[in-house]
Amino acid sequence: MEKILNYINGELAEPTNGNYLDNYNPSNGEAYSLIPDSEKQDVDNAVAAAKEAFKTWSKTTKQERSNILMKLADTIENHFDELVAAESKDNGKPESLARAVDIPRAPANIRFFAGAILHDSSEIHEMDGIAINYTLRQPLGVAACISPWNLPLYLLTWKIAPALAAGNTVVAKPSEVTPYTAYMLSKICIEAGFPKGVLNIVHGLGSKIGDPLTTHPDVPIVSFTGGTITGKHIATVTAPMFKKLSLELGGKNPNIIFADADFDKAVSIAARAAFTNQGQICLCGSRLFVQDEIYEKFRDSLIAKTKKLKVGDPKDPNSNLGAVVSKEHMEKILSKIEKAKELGGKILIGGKREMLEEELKNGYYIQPTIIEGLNYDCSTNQEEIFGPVVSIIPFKTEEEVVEMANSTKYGLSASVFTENLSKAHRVASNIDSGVVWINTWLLRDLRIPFGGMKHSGVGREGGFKSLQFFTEPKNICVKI
Ligand code: TXE
Repeated sequence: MEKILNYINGELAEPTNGNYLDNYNPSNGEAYSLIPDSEKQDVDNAVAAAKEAFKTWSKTTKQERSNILMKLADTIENHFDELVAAESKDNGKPESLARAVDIPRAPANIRFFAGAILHDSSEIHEMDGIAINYTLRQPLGVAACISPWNLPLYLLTWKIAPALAAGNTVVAKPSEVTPYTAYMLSKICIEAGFPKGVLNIVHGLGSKIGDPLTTHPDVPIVSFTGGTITGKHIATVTAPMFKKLSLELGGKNPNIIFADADFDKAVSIAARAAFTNQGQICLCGSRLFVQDEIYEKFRDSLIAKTKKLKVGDPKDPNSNLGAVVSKEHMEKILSKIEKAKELGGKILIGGKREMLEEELKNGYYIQPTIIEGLNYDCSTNQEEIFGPVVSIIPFKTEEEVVEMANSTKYGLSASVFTENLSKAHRVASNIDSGVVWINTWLLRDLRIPFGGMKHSGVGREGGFKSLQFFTEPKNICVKI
C-alpha cells in the first residue's frame, strides 16, 4: 500500500518510529494507504525546521511572499483533477462536490491571502502634535494549524495561507482521517520550489501529536478547526502558556423559515443546508424551524425533495450524497438517530444506513434523514450530529423561534427566510451566532469575520481578521 509521508524541512520523511496506520476509503470501507503514526520527535523536527526557516521567511518582503504563494496556487491548480479524485476517495464526498467546492477553494484561499497581504495597512494614533503612535504588525513565529476531516484541503489552506502570507512559518497537522490531499500538497510544494521549512506537515493521531504540537514552547500561536471537545482541550493546555489561539468549533445551526418566505427557495436551500457533504459541515442547518401556517406544506415538500436525493457512488456525477467519513462516525450518527427515536422522534424519511451493492457494499452510507416531533430542548436538537440528519420543529411567533434558536450551547451560523426586510434584520440581530444568512445559506465572502459565539469558538478568521490573528501588534510611540 502507498505510504503517506510527513513533509519536514522541504523533504518527504518517514515517521521516526517507522510506524503507520491504515487510511480508509469510506466509499468501500477498504484501507488503501498508510498514514504515519508520528510521535513527539516528528513534531519536534518539524517545529525546529519551521523555527529555522522563520529567520529568513519573516524577513522576505510581502511581495516576495505573495509571489511564492501565487506560484503555489498555480501549481495546485495544475493538479486539479487528481486532487478532486483524491479528496473524494479519502473523505467519501461526491466528486462533483470536491470539484465544485473543495478543490477550487484551495488555490482561491492561497491567492486571496497572497493578495490581501499586499493591501493590508496598520494604524496610527496622533497625539495633538506631541507624538505619533504607529502600529507594526509582525509575524509571531511558528504557527500550528490543525484542521479537520470534513473539508480537508479547503480548511487546511484556509489556515496556512494567512499564516504564511503574514510571515509566519507553519507546522500543519491535518486530520488523521483524511490525510491524503495534504500529502499531495506537500509534493506540490516541492514541485513549486516552495522554500524549505516554511510549511511542514506532520501526520498522525491528534491524541498522540496534538499536545506535543500545541504545547511546544516554540509554537506561540495555534489555529484549530474541529470538534468542541478537542477545542476545549487545546484551550486548557495552551492557556497557561499564554498562546494566541483561534478556535472554530461545532455548530447546531438554526434554519428559520417564516410563513412569508419565498417557499420554493426556502425548501431547496433547507435541503441543501441539511445534506450537503452528508451533513458534515460545521455550518449545516440541522435544526429547521418552520412557522405554523406553512409547516405541513413545507415538511411535505422537503420530504419530496429529499426523496429525490441519490445516495451513491461518490464517483457517479448523479450522486447527491456520498459516504460519511468513517465507520466510527457512521456508527455515531446512526446511534444519534436511534436516540432521537427513543425520545419520541418520528423519522419522516431515511433513518438508516444505505446499503450499496458490489464493491461499495461495505461503504459508510447513510440515508438523508428528517426527524419530526421532538422538543427543541432535547439532546437531538441540542447536540451536534454532523451527519445527514435534520430535525424539523414548528413555531408560532418570532419571539418564540429566537428563543428556541438561541437555546443551544453553540452559536456558529443561522439562516433566516422571510420577505419582510425589517423582520429579517431584527431576527438576525437577535440570534446568537457569528454568521447569519438571510434568504440564503453558505454564501461565503472570504473577507468577512468568520467564526462562532459561545461553544462554537473563540476569535474570528477571514480577510484582514486572519492577518490580524497571525500577527502581533506592536505600538511604537515617537515623540515629536
Ligand atoms: O474531531 P477532532 P473528530 C465535530 C463533529 C464531529 C466531532 C468530532 O461533531 O463529530 O467534532 O470529530 C486534531 N490536540 N467536528 O473527533 O478530534 C485531529 O487530529 C490537538 C466539527 O474527528 O476535533 C484533527 O486534526 N489536535 C468540525 C482535528 O483535531 C487534536 C469538523 C479535528 O479533530 C487533538 C470536524 C489534540 N489533543 C469535526 N485531538 C468543524 N468545526 O467543522 C485531535 N486533534
